[in-house]
Amino acid sequence: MDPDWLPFHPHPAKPRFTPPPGAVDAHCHVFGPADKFPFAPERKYTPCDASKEQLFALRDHLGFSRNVVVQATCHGNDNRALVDALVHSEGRARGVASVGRDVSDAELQALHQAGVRGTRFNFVRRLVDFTPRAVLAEIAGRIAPLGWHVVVYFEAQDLPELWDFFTALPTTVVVDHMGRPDVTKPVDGPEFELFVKLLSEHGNIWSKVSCPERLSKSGPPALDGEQNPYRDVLPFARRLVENFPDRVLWGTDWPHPNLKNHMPDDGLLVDFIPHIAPTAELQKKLLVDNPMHLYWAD
Ligand code: 0GY
Repeated sequence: MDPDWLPFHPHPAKPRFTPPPGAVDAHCHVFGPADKFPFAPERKYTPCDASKEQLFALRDHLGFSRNVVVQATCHGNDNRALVDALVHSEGRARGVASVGRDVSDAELQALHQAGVRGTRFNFVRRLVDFTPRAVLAEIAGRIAPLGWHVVVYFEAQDLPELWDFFTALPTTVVVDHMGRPDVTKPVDGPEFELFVKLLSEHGNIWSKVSCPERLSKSGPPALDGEQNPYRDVLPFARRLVENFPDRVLWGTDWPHPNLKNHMPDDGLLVDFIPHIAPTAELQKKLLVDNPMHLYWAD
């Protein structure tokens, strides 16, 4: 594990907010265990182990029913740890894999059988090496017939350059962490307006309203004494939930890779939900209806 790696919170609080029955944590990862599922040689970081058993225990502790496990870059295109988690979840986990252009149809079918329903394209430079757009477009064309979607991870300043690529994708497209806005800028400023425009103009594009702990400058309540955790992220997430209630997902992002200034209490992250989705109807769409539609339709 990297010397400055922050391990996940050992004893998260029990959330005060009770998720609706059947709630899905739609963005989380498993790491290793490294002795069984080694990390990829091309990885940009080496995390602590974070096992499927620990993930499922957290799911139960937080009052959730299901997980969507997203392949993390530290495992590259080797999806064995992900598949292991899915097949041992008793049907309560589905996944997003990473695949290369060399993936065979039989491998795609095996991933589908295990519960994979999407692939992830990562554009964050500190996490991955560059892959040509033509290669990604080819992969999107291969997974589209399976009914899978594409998850994209990028930073807000890169959206103008990525716009044409995203809007040409033939599948549903799910954006990680609201396209990583700079939350020191206004929620109605040009940067976030462009992201809202992306969703307004393209009904196949969804957003995860996740990772306040990653985006926030104000931090959790322990740092600023405020009632609302991560209050600077709140207007961004709430705007998306209220404007696109049928195309938003929420996830913990456990075990929170690459955080450097604090490790969130996952219980407090759950308590963020009623601030961004203030009605029972919005909460049910965000936590149950939308992820079930995308991941458990078949
Ligand atoms: C996240 C965020 C990060 C890492 C990864 O796959 C990954 O390595 O997604 C990050 O460092 O911002 O969603 O887990």
